[in-house]
Amino acid sequence: MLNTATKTEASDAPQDLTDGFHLVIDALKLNGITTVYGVPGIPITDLGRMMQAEGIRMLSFRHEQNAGYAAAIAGFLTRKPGICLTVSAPGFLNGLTALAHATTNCFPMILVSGSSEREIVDLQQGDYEEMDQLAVAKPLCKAAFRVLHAADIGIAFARAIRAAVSGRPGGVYLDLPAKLFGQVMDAEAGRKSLVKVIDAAPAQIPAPSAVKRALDVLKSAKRPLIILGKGAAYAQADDAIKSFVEKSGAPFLPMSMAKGLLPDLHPQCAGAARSTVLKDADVVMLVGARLNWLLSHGKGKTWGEAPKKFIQVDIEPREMDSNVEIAAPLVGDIGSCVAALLDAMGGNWPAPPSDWLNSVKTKRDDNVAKMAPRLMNNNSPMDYHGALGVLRTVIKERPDAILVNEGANTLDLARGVIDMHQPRKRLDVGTWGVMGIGMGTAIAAAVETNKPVLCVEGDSAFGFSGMEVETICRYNLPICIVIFNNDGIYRGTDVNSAGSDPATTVFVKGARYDKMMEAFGGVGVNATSPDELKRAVNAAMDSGKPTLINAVIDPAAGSESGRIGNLNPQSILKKK
Ligand SMILES: Cc1ncc(C[n+]2csc(CCOP(=O)(O)OP(=O)(O)O)c2C)c(N)n1
Ligand SMILES: [Mg+2]
Repeated sequence: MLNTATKTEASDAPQDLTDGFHLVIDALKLNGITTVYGVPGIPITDLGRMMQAEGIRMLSFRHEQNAGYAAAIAGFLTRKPGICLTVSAPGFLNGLTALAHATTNCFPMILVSGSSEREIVDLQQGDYEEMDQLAVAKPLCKAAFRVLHAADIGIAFARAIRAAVSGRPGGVYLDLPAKLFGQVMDAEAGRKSLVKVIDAAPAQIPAPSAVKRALDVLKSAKRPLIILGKGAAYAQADDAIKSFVEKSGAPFLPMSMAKGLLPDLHPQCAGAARSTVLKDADVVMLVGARLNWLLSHGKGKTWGEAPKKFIQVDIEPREMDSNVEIAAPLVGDIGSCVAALLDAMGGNWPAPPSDWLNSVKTKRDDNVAKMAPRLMNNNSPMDYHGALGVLRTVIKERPDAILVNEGANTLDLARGVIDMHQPRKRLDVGTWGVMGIGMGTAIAAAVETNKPVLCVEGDSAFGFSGMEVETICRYNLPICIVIFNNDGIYRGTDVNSAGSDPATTVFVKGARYDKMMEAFGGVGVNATSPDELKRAVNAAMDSGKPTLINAVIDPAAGSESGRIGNLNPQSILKKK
């Protein structure tokens, strides 16, 4: 039902009118968008109020970047664009990092920002929060639009939604100047101006010849490997992907956010033998995974000497040959591609050679066995493995809980240790390795899925979005935050020998992050041993009460930059 604003007092004959505020709300509702993440202020404060009144859930954050990260991950989880709503210039800029993050990660998101008066902004006459936001946003997203007339709001949202979710998904910017909201128009004409987007992300069917080529290459493999990326998780084609991997018989490697697409404990999972399979495979099939830095660009030491052929399944044709030659490009949406592959494989697909399967299994079992005792230690203060051993069991016992994870050592070690059992349950820093996604991601995960959330945070990582613990308490969300508190970035032991300031990587020693949660009525716990941690996390996950556990980690336990220390630039000149 279309909203109608109050009638004009000036006209004699009462006329049903609507306005920009209501057309925005109606455009969202018509397209099934019922949740918005944002921060209020001029010119969108009333819009937020009206959204609430009209049944749209508007979650009000403490900083737009966190609302933006929430919108981005909502897009990943739901395949609908997540909406972030901000005020002009500074609010817009705060949301922009998340928009760029969404674009980089191929998450559908729309940043909707109010903006100041065009006439003044374009003459640069110094308006309130003056900025040419459209120009600033353009290089950071798939598409950017500005709406000047209320009658165009419907078409603008349709364009934004379609741009965000079709083809390779990504971020879209929608600029709504303040004057737009108060523009009135005839309600019936307004209703007719709205557009319901039909088939927003149409299937993109792969060419049969490309399917055949991909299968021919896969069949020729002596040592095949399938790599699943978060594009495969996004596709929500879980059953087909599982059937395909199982039918192929090949070892598979999940990228971070594809963990759980097939369970990490699946017999074909080569997660614990990563370096071996990357080096030794002769045919590598990428499904929704890109050959970017996370896979060492498909070349170099990580990939070993053995010549390799790549098969790549991706919706974006230009992804092919981005870093190395792709012998069999398969372009289409992942659901359609995998369905076509399964179809064309027939009933008697040959198993890969058993010497390959056995060597992967041996390596994997060895690595798992080596790790096992470290995960059972009960040291106090804790090391990463002792604490993560506990959390691994928590997730094993609650496979439908969502794990959010950021940090350096806290990220890299948790990714390796905590097995995932279901698709789209692990949400993390994504392609950029960005710190600050934590609280926004946890909030959207709880809101969009109604599942309990375990949020495993480095103490530095947490600091980027920590104020949102108030938001978590305010909305009473079932989120348990565990802070791996090692007093700093990577480690808490650095010393600045040249002056009285602390070293750049260390924080206040013995900080009690749990007290932050208590300040807002949540549960705070200080845990100094794996046993204490286990009790506290289990209690939080069972109660669903907002909880923050300060897990005291040995400040010397971490290593520089976690697992990616090699990316730090080096000089032949000696360090001071
Ligand atoms: C937005 C952003 N700023 C800075 C960084 C650089 N950075 C990478 S990891 C990290 C924090 C690591 O410390 P912590 O979260 O405490 O994890 P730990 O290694 O100590 O477990 C920082 C600041 C980044 N990745 N993203
Ligand atoms: Mg730390």
